[in-house]
This record gives sequence, C-alpha cells and structure tokens, in this order.
Amino acid sequence: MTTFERLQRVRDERGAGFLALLDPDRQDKEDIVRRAEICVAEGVDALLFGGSFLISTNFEGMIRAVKRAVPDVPLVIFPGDTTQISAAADAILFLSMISGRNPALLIGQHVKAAPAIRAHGIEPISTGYVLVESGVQTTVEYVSDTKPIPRRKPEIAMAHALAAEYLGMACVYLDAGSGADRMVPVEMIRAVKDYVSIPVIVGGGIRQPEDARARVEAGADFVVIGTAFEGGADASRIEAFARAIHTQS
Ligand code: 1GP
Repeated sequence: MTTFERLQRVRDERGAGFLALLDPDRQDKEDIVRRAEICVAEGVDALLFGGSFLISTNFEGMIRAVKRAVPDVPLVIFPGDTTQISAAADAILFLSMISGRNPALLIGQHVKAAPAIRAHGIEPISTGYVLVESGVQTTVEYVSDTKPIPRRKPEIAMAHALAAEYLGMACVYLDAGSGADRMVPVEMIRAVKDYVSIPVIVGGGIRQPEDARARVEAGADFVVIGTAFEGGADASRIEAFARAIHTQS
C-alpha cells in the first residue's frame, strides 16, 4: 500500500486524518524527536516535515532522527524548496503552488526535484497548494512572492481546486500559512469540498481543537497542526486535537 493510500484509509476509518507539522527550524533535534514521539503516542496519523523557509543546516540529520524514533508512522516531506528531499521520508508532497503565478513554484522547482525524488525512492503525492489570505503576511506568502486567494472569495478557491483535479493532482491543500492570524474559513472549505472529488487538506493558524473539528465538519479530509504544538509538547493538548479531528473513532 502506498503512503497516500494509507492516509486515505485513515481518513475513511477515522473521519479525517490528523497531520502534525514538524519544522526543523523551530526546535533542536532532541526536541523534535520528543515531539514526534508524543504526537504519535497521542493519535497523530502522519508527520509532515519541512518549512517554507529554513535556515537550519541539518535537515537530513533531523528527518533521519525522526524516522528512527517513529518508524511506523508515515513521514511526509512538506518542502519549501528542492533542498528539502531525503530518503528517510516515505513520501513528499509534490506541491504546485497553484494559487500563485510564480513559474518556479508551478513547475520550475519540480523539474529540478523530480530526478532526486525518484533516485531516493520517495513517493511523490501530487498536491495543488492554495494559499489563502490570513490577516498577516505569512512566511510562505513573502518567500513565494505570490498573492493569496482572498478569504471571502470561495469561488476562486473552488476554481483552483477543480483545475488541480483536472490536471490530475491527487489532493488540494488549502493553507492559511504557518502561524496565520486567521484560519481558512469553513465556508471556503465547504465550497471546495462540495465542488471537487479529490481529498482536501487544511492548515494554517489552527490553535484550538474545536477549530480543527469545525474544519473537519466543513469537509477537510486532513487537518495540519504545526505552531499550536510548539513551545513544549503537551500530550493532553495533542490528544484533544486527535479527539476533535477523528470524528469516527
Ligand atoms: C502551515 O498548515 C501548516 O503550512 C501549519 O500551520 O503552523 O499555523 O499550524 P500552523
């Protein structure tokens, strides 16, 4: 079974999948490993690893340490650029930033990365990445040099998601960006979910379990939590998110 099939099975069995984002810039190796272990113990279904802008020089060492610590849980790279590729990962979100019009992020980086992904034996998960306006300029908005989709224009997000589906992408990721002031609106999630048949990943700025639950009820197949788990890995908090996201368990 591929990693993507595993994730879809989790979604089918638990109502939605719970993905925790580990950003190697935000903690040292011991902390990131401890957090990965707690996340897995408390019900996280898969780990995303990466960041839109990394200054850490030990990407490889950190992702290997995480894989060693929690070998049975899918480890999926969420890359900011072509430097974030490692054979330690099971899969990589092969992201095209379809909300923007920056050719390097639509296809350029992909051409550079594809041979390395094959050589490392990592499963690519073709993902249409849609950045949604969030109230503050997020790192991804700045680094990508693109404009996010206005939060009150669900029809624009719908058209982008359908284009992703027609281009053959496996899923669409609606992201308000890490540390967003405001989350992707539930109205936009519902509109996109009703309009396309590919799975919908939602993340950015989700800090409370009830906000995660509202996004699942609106149609998110997978919810990504990053910043809310930083600054100390609190097991009960992660477990509360797991209960909120897993509507069927
Ligand atoms: C960012 O969706 C992820 O791309 C996670 O965002 O760090 O705000 O949880 P947070």
